[in-house]
Amino acid sequence: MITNFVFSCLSTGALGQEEQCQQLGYCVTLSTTITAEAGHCAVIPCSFKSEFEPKVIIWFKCENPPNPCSNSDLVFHSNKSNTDIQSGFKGRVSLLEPDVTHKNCSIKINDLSKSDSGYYQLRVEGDGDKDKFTFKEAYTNLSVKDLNQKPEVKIPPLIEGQQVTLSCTAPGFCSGSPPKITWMWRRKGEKDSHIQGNITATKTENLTAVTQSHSSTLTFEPSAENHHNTNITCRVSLRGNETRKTATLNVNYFRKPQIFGKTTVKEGDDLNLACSVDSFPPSVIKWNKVGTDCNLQNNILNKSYNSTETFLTESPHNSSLLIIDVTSEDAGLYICTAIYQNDTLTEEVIVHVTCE
Ligand SMILES: *[C@@H]1O[C@H](CO)[C@@H](O)[C@H](O)[C@H]1NC(C)=O
Ligand SMILES: *[C@@H]1O[C@H](CO)[C@@H](O)[C@H](O)[C@H]1NC(C)=O
Ligand SMILES: *[C@@H]1O[C@H](CO)[C@@H](O)[C@H](O)[C@H]1NC(C)=O
Ligand SMILES: *[C@@H]1O[C@H](CO)[C@@H](O)[C@H](O)[C@H]1NC(C)=O
Ligand SMILES: *[C@@H]1O[C@H](CO)[C@@H](O)[C@H](O)[C@H]1NC(C)=O
Ligand SMILES: *[C@@H]1O[C@H](CO)[C@@H](O)[C@H](O)[C@H]1NC(C)=O
Ligand SMILES: *[C@@H]1O[C@H](CO)[C@@H](O)[C@H](O)[C@H]1NC(C)=O
Ligand SMILES: *[C@@H]1O[C@H](CO)[C@@H](O)[C@H](O)[C@H]1NC(C)=O
Ligand SMILES: *[C@@H]1O[C@H](CO)[C@@H](O)[C@H](O)[C@H]1NC(C)=O
Ligand SMILES: *[C@@H]1O[C@H](CO)[C@@H](O)[C@H](O)[C@H]1NC(C)=O
Ligand SMILES: CC(=O)N[C@H]1CO[C@H](CO)[C@@H](O)[C@@H]1O
Repeated sequence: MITNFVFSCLSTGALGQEEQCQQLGYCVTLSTTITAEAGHCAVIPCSFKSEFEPKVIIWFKCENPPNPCSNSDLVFHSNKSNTDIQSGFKGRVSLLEPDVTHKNCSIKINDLSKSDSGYYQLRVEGDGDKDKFTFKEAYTNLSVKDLNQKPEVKIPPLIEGQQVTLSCTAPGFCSGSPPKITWMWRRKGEKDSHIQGNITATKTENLTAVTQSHSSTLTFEPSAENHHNTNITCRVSLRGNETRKTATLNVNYFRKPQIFGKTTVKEGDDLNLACSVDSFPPSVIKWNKVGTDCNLQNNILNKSYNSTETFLTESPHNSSLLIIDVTSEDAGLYICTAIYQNDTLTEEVIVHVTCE
């Protein structure tokens, strides 16, 4: 018979829950294999049947199943006044169902370390002298691996000058000691430092009886100069183990175009202008010419410009305007327009053509 226990403890993979009857009236249902990561917690789902009314639930951890463990292997005793529990397990193991008469022997082990790997064996005791039973043939093989899961970093779109809140959620939501969450920030060629902003302390949220979510937020005002193209790292420390996630910050910003180049050219020479726009993401750059020196009609001329639109990932990006063999008609007002999302900004320049 397969019994389905559903535990949402993310770090725990429970497999092979089968009822095993070692002797008539004495059966246990538990997972044969559980895997978890260091620093998290593990739940061993468990229930049993016994002929006597249970008063005490005891868990051992030892090396050679199905041989019975000894008293020195005690990792949990439901009678709090028992003092024989191995010191490394004191305070870390608890029953999910505190009323032992429910025959629910599920335990949760907090703050796992790799040395917690091993075979876990159940024993129950009642009031009578003979009311003792060790389920030695069924045991759980707990395997604790290195901390591997990464925290989750959420970054909403960053817009220059608009306050924003990033969040980092620690992996593995099984409750236990809350992890320490820190934010580190790195600019090009600099060492890790703290970003200027407000960091909340670790926030803990109960998801279910055994699962918790730990997260931290960072609120700051992004600027292109300070934050664009820099890396931010969220570091989560769980009982000496550490896991981290790095993300690159891309700040959306848009600067007025700038025009470079000689604006006074001799007839017959080339006119070569560059319009440079600094923005992220890159904007579309256009050149227009309005009117002429001799004929101020405000009409847009369409002489064969050699205008290249460039979309370079590195800002600022340029669009150059090249007119070969200029004539006096090429004199006038040139406008560079940068289109960035819904926004446009322009810069203009007056070109003079001098005669020989
Ligand atoms: C718990 O332990 C104390 C002290 O050893 C003992 O007096 C008490 O009877 C125990 N309770 C049960 C339910 O076994
Ligand atoms: C044991 O108790 C836990 C916590 O109350 C519960 O989630 C689980 O379903 C119980 N198991 C059984 C077999 O009743
Ligand atoms: C217990 O689990 C470990 C790690 O997964 C494995 O190497 C070992 O063989 C298992 N032991 C048994 C008896 O299945
Ligand atoms: C940011 O992280 C990326 C990818 O991990 C890396 O390639 C880049 O060099 C880092 N930049 C800085 C400024 O550390
Ligand atoms: C941090 O929060 C305080 C109080 O809400 C506020 O006065 C301060 O400007 C904030 N600092 C930053 C960098 O956002
Ligand atoms: C979360 O659960 C713990 C233990 O079950 C309890 O002490 C705490 O008050 C709960 N916190 C919230 C916010 O419900
Ligand atoms: C200039 O515009 C006119 C009318 O729109 C068009 O017929 C002509 O081909 C254009 N000339 C060039 C060089 O693009
Ligand atoms: C436009 O400029 C590009 C790059 O400078 C050049 O390869 C191309 O021949 C030019 N086209 C004309 C019509 O001048
Ligand atoms: C854009 O043009 C300016 C002025 O000519 C120049 O200083 C800059 O290096 C150019 N940038 C790119 C990406 O070509
Ligand atoms: C552009 O403007 C439209 C209408 O005002 C708006 O719905 C849309 O969200 C804007 N897009 C951006 C990228 O700002
Ligand atoms: C990856 C890592 O830091 N692992 C460490 C987790 O903590 C245990 C002790 O609790 C160390 O032995 C591991 O090296």
